[in-house]
Amino acid sequence: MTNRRTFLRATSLALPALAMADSAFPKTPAARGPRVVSTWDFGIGANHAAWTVLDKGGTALDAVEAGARWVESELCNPTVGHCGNPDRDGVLTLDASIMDGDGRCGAVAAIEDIAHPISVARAVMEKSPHVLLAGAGAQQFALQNGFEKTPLLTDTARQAWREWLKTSQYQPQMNIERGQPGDARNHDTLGILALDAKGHLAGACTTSGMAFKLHGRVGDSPIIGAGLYVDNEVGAATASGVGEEMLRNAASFLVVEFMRQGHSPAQACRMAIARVVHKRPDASKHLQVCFLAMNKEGEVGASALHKGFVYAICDAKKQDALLDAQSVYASEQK
Ligand code: SD4
Repeated sequence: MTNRRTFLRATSLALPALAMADSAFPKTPAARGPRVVSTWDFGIGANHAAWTVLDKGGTALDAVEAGARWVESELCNPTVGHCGNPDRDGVLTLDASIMDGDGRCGAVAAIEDIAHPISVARAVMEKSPHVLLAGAGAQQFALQNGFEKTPLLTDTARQAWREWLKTSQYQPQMNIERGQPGDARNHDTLGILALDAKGHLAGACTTSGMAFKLHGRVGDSPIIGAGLYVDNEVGAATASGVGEEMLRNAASFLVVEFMRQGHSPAQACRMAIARVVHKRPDASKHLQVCFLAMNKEGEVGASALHKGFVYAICDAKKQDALLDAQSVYASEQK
């Protein structure tokens, strides 16, 4: 546990330290072909699903959808898709977004009982004149477009909610995504970014959001510019952690804009983290915020407020690489 002195030292140094030169950041070199990157340990599995698309010459858009679908259904975990933890009223609501580097995008927020919100998000992008559908309207649109209604709340998630009701304390746990060592089920939001053989970028983000949130709460993940942003001219970024901070800072858009100014993905992520700290230094002690970015050359970077954020990278050379992101604070704050 980081003590107060360590934190204060980090805070007092935060702004100068955060303004380090681009050369201070190790970079993942440019890709010589397709590449896919994803948040957290389960990014490895998501990348595999995406890679089967990219390796055959498929599009970045198809790849990120495939990766997100894998996490939504193949992996039973309490924070994405069908095994997600519910909100404080015991209702499981899902958020997802997808964006193509050409600017097309679609999203669903607080959708219930639909197994693949990422594919509904894509349908919003391709089959509706809108970008974002929420709640009952999102479900109605899904049903009209061939998706089936499936009760998604598991007995385990219902039990976790009943336990939570005993105290009813809403306290986002830092790095819950990593769970206990060896616990492959305990993860969080998937953010996935892909570069295809034609040099096009796309990204997707899918989550059940913060466990035991207020009913109706929408996080950053389905908000274009907050949890995800992609621009073929520059690069792509996605976020994980407490979504309110990403929403306050239009954070994924911010990361892409820092890359547009010429910063490397790692530096751009770090600068966005600095913005979060600058706006809410006290809150930054207790919550996790993580960014992952890839530019149009396929260089990758990541940064987090606190230690513990990992991301997976997959290309023709590396298939299962899991990397630790740099963090502002060397340890978790409790
Ligand atoms: C949210 N950003 O709903 C998501 C949750 C998350 O790591 O990414 N947690 O706020």
